[in-house]
Amino acid sequence: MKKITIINGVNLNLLGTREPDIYGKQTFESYLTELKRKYPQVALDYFQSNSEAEIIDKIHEKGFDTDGIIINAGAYTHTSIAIADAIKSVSVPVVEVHISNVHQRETFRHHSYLSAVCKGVILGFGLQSYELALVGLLDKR
Ligand code: CA2
Repeated sequence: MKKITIINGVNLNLLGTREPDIYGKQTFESYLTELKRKYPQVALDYFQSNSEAEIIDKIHEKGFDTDGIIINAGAYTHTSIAIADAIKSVSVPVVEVHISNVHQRETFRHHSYLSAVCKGVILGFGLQSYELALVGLLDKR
């Protein structure tokens, strides 16, 4: 069975509770239940933290013996060289995702420290961005 870890970063615990026009109305837990039902062949592991250090520890923990990591680091995307270094240091493929199309938003969201060290980037498809990343990690073509 494939093992994929989803890591959500800072403030993403608020999904489904505020700013529904940008991030939608669904909680991540409810979306994850749907995703697990749709991909029963995948062991989907989920971790959310508002702490940069905990996110880095999770990347180290999962970055060598799983089949991939899907990460939405939230605003740390635009600030964290430390998370970028952690992604660079692990051996499994890492896909960066964003719910919103950050390029349609403030200019400070246009730069990501993570994109250059990730296998790919998916953004702007709402919560579906996570499923598209999952499909990308599972597809061997
Ligand atoms: O679009 C994305 O997925 C972001 O990673 C979300 C981050 C933002 O800083 C990035 O630029 C783009 C913000 C996550 C905060 O999520 C909230 C969800 C609901 C209510 C308030 C914040």
